[in-house]
Amino acid sequence: MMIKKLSLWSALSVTAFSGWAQDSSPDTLVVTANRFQQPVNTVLAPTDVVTREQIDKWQAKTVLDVMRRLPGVDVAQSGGMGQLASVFVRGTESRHVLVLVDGVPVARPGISNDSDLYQIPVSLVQRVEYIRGPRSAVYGSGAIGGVVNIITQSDEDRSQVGAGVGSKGYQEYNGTLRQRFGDTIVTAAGAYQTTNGFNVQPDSTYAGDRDRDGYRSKLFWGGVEHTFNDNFNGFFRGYGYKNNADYDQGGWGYDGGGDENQHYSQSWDTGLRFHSGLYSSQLLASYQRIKDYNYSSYVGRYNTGTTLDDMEQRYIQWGNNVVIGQGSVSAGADWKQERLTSYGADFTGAPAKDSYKRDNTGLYLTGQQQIDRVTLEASGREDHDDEFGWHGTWQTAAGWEFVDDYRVTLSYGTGFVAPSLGQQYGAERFGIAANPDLQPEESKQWEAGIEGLTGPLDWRLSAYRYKIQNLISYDNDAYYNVKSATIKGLEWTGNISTGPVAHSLTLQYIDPRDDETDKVLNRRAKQQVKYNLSGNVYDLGWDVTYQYIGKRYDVDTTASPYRTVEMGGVSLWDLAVSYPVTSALTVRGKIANLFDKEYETVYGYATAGREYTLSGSYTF
Ligand code: B12
Repeated sequence: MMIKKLSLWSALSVTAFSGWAQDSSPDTLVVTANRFQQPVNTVLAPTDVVTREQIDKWQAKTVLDVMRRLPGVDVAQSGGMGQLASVFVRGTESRHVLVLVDGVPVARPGISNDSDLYQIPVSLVQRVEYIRGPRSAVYGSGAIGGVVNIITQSDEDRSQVGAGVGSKGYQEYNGTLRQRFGDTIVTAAGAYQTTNGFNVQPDSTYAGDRDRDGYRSKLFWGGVEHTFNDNFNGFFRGYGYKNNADYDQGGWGYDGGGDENQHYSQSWDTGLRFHSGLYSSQLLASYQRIKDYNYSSYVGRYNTGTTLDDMEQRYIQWGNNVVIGQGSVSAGADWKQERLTSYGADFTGAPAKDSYKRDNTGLYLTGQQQIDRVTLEASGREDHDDEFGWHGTWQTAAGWEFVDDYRVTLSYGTGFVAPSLGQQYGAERFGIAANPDLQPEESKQWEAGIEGLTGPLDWRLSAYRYKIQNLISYDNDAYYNVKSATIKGLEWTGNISTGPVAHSLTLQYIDPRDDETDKVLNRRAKQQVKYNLSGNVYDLGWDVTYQYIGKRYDVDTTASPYRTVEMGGVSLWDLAVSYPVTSALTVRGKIANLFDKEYETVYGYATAGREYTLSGSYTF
């Protein structure tokens, strides 16, 4: 089950939404809404939690396979595993979702300002907290469509090794060693994943594209947690991954053109937490380094055609929280420094290099209070950017439990996304000039929801409307704030257990349009159905996923001039089973895309077809 409310609700003796005082199970606490733990049912925005257990049940091989199952999400991928993918939340742009790892924003080295969620190996993920709607009033830049917080720290006190094989030469190996020494817990983990892949652009007229496009990923994670006394605990962790993916150039391809991506990411985080009575505080410091190379597999990485985005990000966050009555007040500050050096060649072939540094400081205040059957929440934040100065965002929401177990909510929030460094200061390799007048992209969102517990069915209906202004697009030689969009959406989510079978259903409708042309934005399906059912037959666990992705539009960039194309709707089925051979050893099998449907999420790029995976894990 995805939404944790059901288990929370059944555990409560009072009503479904009287959550502040009663709930303390870690499974139903979320940290992403306001940076401090709170029961999930006190968050008024639609929130989902995906646990590691759920990821194992789905046998997800990628983070995208987790994301595509969640409400409000469209995934468009230029091929299979490891290939570039865009994640659209509620029809907003792919750069409008804030991706956090353990509460720290993921650095954005590219000019297009994407968070590169597809590069994060799924073995890193112990839990995903996902909030839809704006959250800039807590986190600042990036949180227009929603927030995805990937939590890498596990609470499970166990060690595990696992291995798997599958179609197209797929192999995976992973291991986690966890040891407790008194008040200290030490964890070390590693994972390796590889596939030979398939030809991602089978219709390309360029002969060099006829190969298979494989992928390889290596991941290391190490961490120490220590409890100093009843009030203080601290942690230090480091993780890094290196991914390699082959891709195709398309009809314009030439020998020596870029067809290989190498992505290095490392992060070092340390933090100290204090808790006494009603007051909590935490200080977090993080250093991230991303190196993203694109080069030609013919001539190798050490060649003038190679491009490199080399980014360092330093981040400090200090947060404080006081529990007041049936609610809390949080306030804090964060500071982020981005340093980017990007290398390549301009359109004449001459070497081009940019080096930029920018600092951002943010101050925020948030509060929630439950007064009888009414929950109120409000947040405000000011961010200071070196180039465009101060930028303020705020949001407010109210929820009213009008009868036991039924609640209506109404919310309004603003959000923003700061331009990427290359968009703001110029990018020689793309021939982009600096535009000192460039402003952040801004959004306003209204949302109304009704949710309830009707017998065993736990459901929610949300309707929302976005107005997004100052959208950044480029025209000839610079990026400008020229576009705006309006998005209307309706989503229904429901969870129910009927005897031995658990069902989870999402129905979503979105209408995302460019204000100027009134055209539906590309690569987002107006209609989607996401249905997951799971259960056990004796010890055999089974999980079936159905997904309908409605028709989408895209642009054929191989045609001259470009033309708009329609990609047909598709129904996809996945089937997964698991069997505990002993209490420590579990074997798993999966068939993805059971009926071998041919479809595209990016025009001209193939998807995988039917795939089999067999894996096992041993816990000790
Ligand atoms: C337009 C485009 C660009 C434009 C983006 C314009 C903008 N507004 O900023 C420019 C020229 C800047 C660009 C640059 C690059 N691109 Co480009 N680009 C495309 C193209 C033709 C269309 C993308 C699009 O419009 N999508 C439609 C909208 C609705 O979806 P979207 O999610 O909002 O699209 C955004 C992302 O695609 C992003 N983007 C574009 N390229 C890349 C590349 C990477 C690695 C990432 C993370 C994001 C990204 O910019 C788009 C607009 O914001 C695609 C090919 C295709 N048909 O998809 C290649 C494509 C995505 N690009 C590609 C590459 C390799 C690059 C570069 C790395 C090239 C280089 N060596 O410098 C750079 C780096 C970009 C970055 N990280 O910021 C590859 C990715 C291959 C892969 N599997 O990893 C593709 C698939 C082309 C190919 N060879 O097949 N690109």
